Amino acid sequence: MAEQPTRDDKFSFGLWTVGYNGTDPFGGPTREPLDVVHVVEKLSELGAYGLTFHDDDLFAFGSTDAERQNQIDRLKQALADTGLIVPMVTTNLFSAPVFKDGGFTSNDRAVRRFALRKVLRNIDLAAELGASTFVMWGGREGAEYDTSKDVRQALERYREAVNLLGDYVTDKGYDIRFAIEPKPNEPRGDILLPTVGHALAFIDSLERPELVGLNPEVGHETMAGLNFTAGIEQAMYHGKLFHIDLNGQRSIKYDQDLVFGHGDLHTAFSLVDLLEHGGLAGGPGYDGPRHFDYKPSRTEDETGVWDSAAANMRMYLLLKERAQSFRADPEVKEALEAAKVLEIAKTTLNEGESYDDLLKDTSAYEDFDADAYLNGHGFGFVRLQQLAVEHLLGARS
Ligand SMILES: [Mn+2]
Repeated sequence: MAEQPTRDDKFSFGLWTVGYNGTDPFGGPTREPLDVVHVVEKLSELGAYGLTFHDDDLFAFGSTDAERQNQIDRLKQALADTGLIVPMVTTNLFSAPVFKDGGFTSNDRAVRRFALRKVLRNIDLAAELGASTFVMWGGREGAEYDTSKDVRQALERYREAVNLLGDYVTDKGYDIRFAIEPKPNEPRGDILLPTVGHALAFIDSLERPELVGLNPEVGHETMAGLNFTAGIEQAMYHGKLFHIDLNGQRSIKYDQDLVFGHGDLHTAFSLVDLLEHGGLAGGPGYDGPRHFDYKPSRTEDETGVWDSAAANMRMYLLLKERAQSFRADPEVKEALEAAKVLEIAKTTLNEGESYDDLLKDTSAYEDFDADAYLNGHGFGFVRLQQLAVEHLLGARS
């Protein structure tokens, strides 16, 4: 039985997640809106430590300054009353009709300038609330048609925007880093920076790359047919896992935003194992927020909303407990060794060995019998995976 979630688990939720009212492209709301104070109280009660939000989640687009301030004050009071924190803030550059062709990369220059102003204002709010991560999901930054967007110029505008934001937080002395959230499509036919890999290359091109990392989402990489755990491991390799969006997705289809673990459970298991323990053969884990970006299915009532929020955290803790059992099993340790999983951490050349030395090593080539080597000797990867699944199923403890 996994423990109840505590603040030390660093579980956080978007206001838009539990606040999702059930609207989809084919039907209207199935639930009443939830007030932010109620959300903070419920999340606190369930064991979460953080609330995140887009500006427009907290105060509707087009709010007056007074309406905006009133909502900020109400949130601050709720945080003070509960001890919940705001680890991350993000800006909505996708819902309002003006962003129909994007924010930072709209073909329309006035929209791009408006988008930057909206983000700068929200960065001030993020700093005021003590958020250390500012997520950028560019859902509308893209196109449906190749004839409608010059992708190279659009990337240059994206770069211009992120460079400006980096200058802003630096000049203001804000302790904020940016995290780009890739997604391949939906709502746009094709979205810019569609995967972890695309975003990593883009970040390298920035003027302040150290300020910018990633906020990968389980469902988004899965929609692109990619292995999420492998993508996270590469993000960690480059020191770019600044934040993470956990949810569930069953294969390549529309963005499902299911409860974490209700999609690909094998990947959820390997992901939690990676975040908690680091690489199989070395490398640190992840100590940032475990942020859930999911949607309670529109079939559920408010009780179902809170049940699903609790399910995300419980799923994570159950998988964490299963991953601990996997790592501690002597048979797993032996199988990892037999499969040479740990040997990948050994450098391919000896210390100080040059390519000249390698060229002179006849055992590496001239005398190496590639036909005989490993012939009749398997790695045992299937046995190892079966052990992992047996731990995942609770068949081994
Ligand atoms: Mn997300």
